[in-house]
Amino acid sequence: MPRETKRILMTGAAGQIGSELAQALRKKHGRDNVLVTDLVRPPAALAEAGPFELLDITDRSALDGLIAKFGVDTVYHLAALLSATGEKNPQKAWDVNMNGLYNVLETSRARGLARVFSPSSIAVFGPATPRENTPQDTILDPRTMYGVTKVAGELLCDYYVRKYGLDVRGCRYPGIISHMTLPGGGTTDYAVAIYYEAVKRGRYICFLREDTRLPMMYIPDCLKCTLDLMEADFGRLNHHANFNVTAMSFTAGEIAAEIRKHIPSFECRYEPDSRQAIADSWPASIDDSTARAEWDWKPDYDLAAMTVDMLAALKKRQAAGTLGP
Ligand code: NAD
Ligand code: AKB
Repeated sequence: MPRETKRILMTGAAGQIGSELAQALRKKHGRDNVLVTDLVRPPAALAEAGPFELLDITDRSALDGLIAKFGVDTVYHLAALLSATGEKNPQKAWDVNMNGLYNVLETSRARGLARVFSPSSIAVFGPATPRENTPQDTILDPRTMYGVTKVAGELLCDYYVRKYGLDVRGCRYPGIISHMTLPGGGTTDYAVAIYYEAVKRGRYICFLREDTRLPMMYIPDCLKCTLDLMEADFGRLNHHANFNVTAMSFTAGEIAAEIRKHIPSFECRYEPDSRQAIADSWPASIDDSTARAEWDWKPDYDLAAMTVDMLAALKKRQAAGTLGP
């Protein structure tokens, strides 16, 4: 049994998920027990609310130094380049996503860490994968460099579990929707931007077709999913770093219609760009029954509940003057 988690290092803490997961981990484990790192400095509210270090994840000796200095026993590895950014620079996506993960796993193995979290994505799937209710164990044929790194990453994590007994866990997040930190260059980013633009301007030009259906999840469920998986009984897990998880699926037209229930004058136009081909290669809905069976995963938010919460949070930020122009 691994000893109780006390000292955590997080990579990619300035990002959409990392910035909120860092706060949740500090709340749970104590602010001084969570060292947050990123290539860039997060806003002061995060960087100054506990230990923070700049870290390029492709620099293994810098990572090793921080793990040793801070007495880390658990890593949450969030640093990555996402699908749309990755297609602009596939070589860099490979470098950051693969060498970054390899550095995390290798350092964790060598230093005898207790546990590692490394998220995967619905981007592991591709055109030959069943699109509806995509099964847990199925064809993985991604068409993006991001997806290629996520498939290879899942396999690498499993290798470290089997070969070295390193406890590595991860799930295939769907598109994550949140109101604190903007997403960093993915195909599902439209489902965040649509809420911001609805509140700020009352209109939005969507870069996907109106009928594009994708699996999604609201950030509170993403945090719950991550924390619950990391606390699950290892003995119950037959999978490790590749759990399908989902909360809802909707089309771009359906999210716009849901927003219109609260902002009747909201207008949405659809002008698909190169991200449409990526979205078309991904599942429309996900079967997450394995996660439900192996560690009791269950989401709380559907599209209606998320929309109420997102609009209220963004209107509050707008009133406080923190939503931007
Ligand atoms: P993000 O793009 O918002 O944040 C990624 C962070 O990584 C950024 O703060 C960036 O500065 C940092 N980073 C980039 N290169 C780095 C480097 N060389 N060294 C250190 N840090 C570096 O991403 P996110 O949405 O928060 O995603 C976090 C993880 O979750 C990623 O592994 C991503 O693939 C996965 N994921 C996210 C989603 C989603 O919808 N947000 C969905 C599926 C999977
Ligand atoms: C992206 O669109 O690239 C991410 C993801 C689903 O992995 N949000």
